[in-house]
Amino acid sequence: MNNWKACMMAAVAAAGVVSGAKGAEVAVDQKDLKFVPDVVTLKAGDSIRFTDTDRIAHDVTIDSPGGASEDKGMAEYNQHIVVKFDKAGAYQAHCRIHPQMHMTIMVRP
Ligand SMILES: [Cu+2]
Repeated sequence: MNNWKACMMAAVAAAGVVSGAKGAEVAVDQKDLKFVPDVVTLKAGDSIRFTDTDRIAHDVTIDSPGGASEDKGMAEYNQHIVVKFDKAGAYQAHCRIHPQMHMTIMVRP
């Protein structure tokens, strides 16, 4: 019995259960009270890494195509928040602290 091979196969199976297919990760910065870029197109399963290079805290709230709104929390200077988009549709992201900060996220199937 090849124990190493069995172990690797178990690890791969476990990773698949936890995370599914690994999608791409797109960076969006929160800079000068804007999301940069403010329009992003993804494929289902991709993620956005929201970074914050402003020296103030920003909030990331995601409005889903179905109308649900989810607050993903605060990104402070040099911190980031990663949000995965599993379902296709048009999403909006905005900052609850600065109402002028918003962006569009298009997720393709
Ligand atoms: Cu903000």
